[in-house]
Amino acid sequence: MALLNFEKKYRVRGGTLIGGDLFDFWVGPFYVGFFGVTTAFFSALGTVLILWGASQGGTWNVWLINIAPPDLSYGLKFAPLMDGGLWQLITICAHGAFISWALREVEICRKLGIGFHVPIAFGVAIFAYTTLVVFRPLLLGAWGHGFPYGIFSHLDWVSNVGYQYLHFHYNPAHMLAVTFFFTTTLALALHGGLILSSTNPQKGEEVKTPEHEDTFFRDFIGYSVGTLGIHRVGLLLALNAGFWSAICIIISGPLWTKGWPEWWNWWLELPIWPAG
Ligand code: 07D
Ligand code: 07D
Ligand code: U10
Repeated sequence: MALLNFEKKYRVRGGTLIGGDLFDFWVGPFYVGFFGVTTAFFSALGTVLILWGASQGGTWNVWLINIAPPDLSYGLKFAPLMDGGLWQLITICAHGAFISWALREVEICRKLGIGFHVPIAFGVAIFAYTTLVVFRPLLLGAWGHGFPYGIFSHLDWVSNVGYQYLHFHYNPAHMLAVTFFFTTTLALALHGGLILSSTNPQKGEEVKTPEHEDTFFRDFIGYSVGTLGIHRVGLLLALNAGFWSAICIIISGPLWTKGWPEWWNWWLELPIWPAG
């Protein structure tokens, strides 16, 4: 069925989680729904707060705009607006917008009768963000441990926090996360390449079958995970990349306060080495 016909047939009421029929309509290509309205509300409010913060910050240079979290001395209290309070409000708006966006995905899945894989995947990204700006600051006892909202300033935060643990590459969960990120791109390159090579042939040639795809990898590495399986692998790799990222940062401070290279001393401390 052509996409436009499908949309005509599918664009009917139902499947909403909340609000019944109230916001069950489309604006141009966008499904709205209750959570579309809350997304619009929180992103608009968050953007206005960032712009207002920027207007007080002395620069309109988009790379340098910076909305900093409160000083550590405020602990877990609300801070005055211009002293980190704005960052706290923007963090609330960001959560409102991201969680609404995920729930809007859920409503669309329900309308279509498909699984919830996409919203679950986005949930892992939200989990990583919440770990950075809520869970870890809570565990460390101050909102000041969140990252600042600004293009270069958030890079400075990553670098500073990295060096605070001497050498972040020695964080074992960071190693896992990095490996999952690299493997995800390898898998996507292999998959994108394989699909194009078999289903987008030169003029005059035939589109090849999934058997061709399977056979390529059986010839090449002795095994094919299959045409459905590769999507499971891809999702699993990508979700693990985000998940281990969240783990690598939440253990930095709350669980391990020394340099990460030192963590590996457990190896030398195993009771298997000859004395001396
Ligand atoms: C391609 C989908 C489109 C999304 C885009 C991002 C904004 C921000 C806000 C001016 C893949 C839109 C950007 C709405 C504008 C203001 C106040 C997604 C795609 C194009 N980072 N980060 C970037 C965010 C963190 C790190 C770029 C967000 C952590 C490093 C962009 C978050 C750590 C580098 C950006 C976030 C970290 C970047 C490109 C939230 C660890 C880079 C992002 C909400 C995760 C790269 C100048 C991209 C860069 C970069 C956005 C969090 C590290 C500005 C929204 C604290 C090392 N980050 N980031 O393509 O060029 O994502 O920076 O958590 O090198 Mg970051
Ligand atoms: C948090 C983004 C969530 C986004 C959401 C959506 C909008 C809407 C609108 C476009 C998690 C936002 C949407 C705003 C936009 C429109 C219309 C994703 C998030 C919800 N590191 N490192 C990581 C590498 C070093 C350090 C993660 C590599 C150094 C610290 C990943 C290298 C030191 C932290 C990673 C490297 C260091 C990290 C990031 C190489 C610095 C973290 C990915 C090759 C000196 C962070 C949870 C991520 C983390 C993190 C990779 C180097 C420090 C595994 C490849 C040695 C402090 N690093 N790193 O988390 O785990 O995505 O965050 O050198 O905090 Mg690292
Ligand atoms: C995949 C795939 C597959 C495909 C695919 C894809 C994965 C099997 C079949 C998809 C992949 C691609 C297309 C490839 C490219 C994608 C990427 C590289 C990923 C990154 C994507 C981007 C960078 C694009 C991001 C763009 C976005 C998010 C769109 C921006 C949207 C908006 C600005 C509108 C958002 C909509 C909302 C909020 C809901 C509806 C709302 C409206 C329409 C607005 C109207 C609002 C209201 C009615 C509410 C009123 C507002 C209120 C109350 C707020 C007021 C508040 C105030 C304070 C004023 O596997 O193959 O192919 O294609």
